[in-house]
Amino acid sequence: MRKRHLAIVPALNEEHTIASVVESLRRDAPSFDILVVDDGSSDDTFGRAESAGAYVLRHPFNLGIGGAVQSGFTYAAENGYEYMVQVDGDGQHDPKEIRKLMERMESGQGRIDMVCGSRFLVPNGYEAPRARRAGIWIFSRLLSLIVGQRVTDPTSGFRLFNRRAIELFARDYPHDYPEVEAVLMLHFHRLRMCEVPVRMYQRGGGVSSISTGKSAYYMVKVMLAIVVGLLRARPVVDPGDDPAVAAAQGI
Ligand SMILES: Nc1nc2c(ncn2[C@@H]2O[C@H](COP(=O)(O)OP(=O)(O)O)[C@@H](O)[C@H]2O)c(=O)[nH]1
Ligand SMILES: [Mg+2]
Repeated sequence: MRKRHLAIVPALNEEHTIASVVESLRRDAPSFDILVVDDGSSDDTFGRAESAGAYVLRHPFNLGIGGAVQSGFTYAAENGYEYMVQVDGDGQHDPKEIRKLMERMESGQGRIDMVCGSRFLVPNGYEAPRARRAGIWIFSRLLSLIVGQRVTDPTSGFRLFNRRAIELFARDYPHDYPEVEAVLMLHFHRLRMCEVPVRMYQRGGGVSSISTGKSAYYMVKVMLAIVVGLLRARPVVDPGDDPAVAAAQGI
């Protein structure tokens, strides 16, 4: 029988780590179905993910991380999943910690639509490359200012989404380097996020999409996306029974 929770693992050329990521998800997050989105890999990511026991959705060519994750949202929306968690295919995230994200989502302290695993909420010895750290610092200041709450790890890809967030991002999800923009989108659609501290590891093999050389491009692209995001018309959301949403829209 299909479960109510889905773990999606975007993966591009992760043949060295994908099987162990799928195995640890099966072991440590047993209430989750597992969907690996093979984003046009040229290695054996597909075969290894499938033999480890995941469903695998295979893009015929590379769409980029945003496209890969959006395929996950679409699958989760169409198949009626209640929660979707996103986990890197390189072993950086520990499936044991999904429980922490779930506990926060279900803690009853107000509605939360996205829980984000943060490396920086409590010091944990994680050292991102220098250029990446500078980018994270700038984006976390800027985003915190715009969304009016502290965001410490805006590029984290370890995130849990509820049904509202799944439906929003199945319709529209940023491309290229999507995490920072996704926080902004969530804010403008009046959905709510929070962070919980997690450990993150260095990737287990393969190469990161964000090499030091690409960091400058990343910075410029995401800065532009933030500016464009600020200029875009605000969506009008049905406030339902949420007085805070109604007030924010002046209804
Ligand atoms: N680089 C890259 N990663 C992708 C793509 N599509 C899916 N992914 C996967 O997205 C996840 C996050 O990417 P990663 O390079 O680890 O980014 P980082 O953790 O932010 O350094 C990994 O599991 C990748 O395999 C893509 O087009 N490019
Ligand atoms: Mg990674």
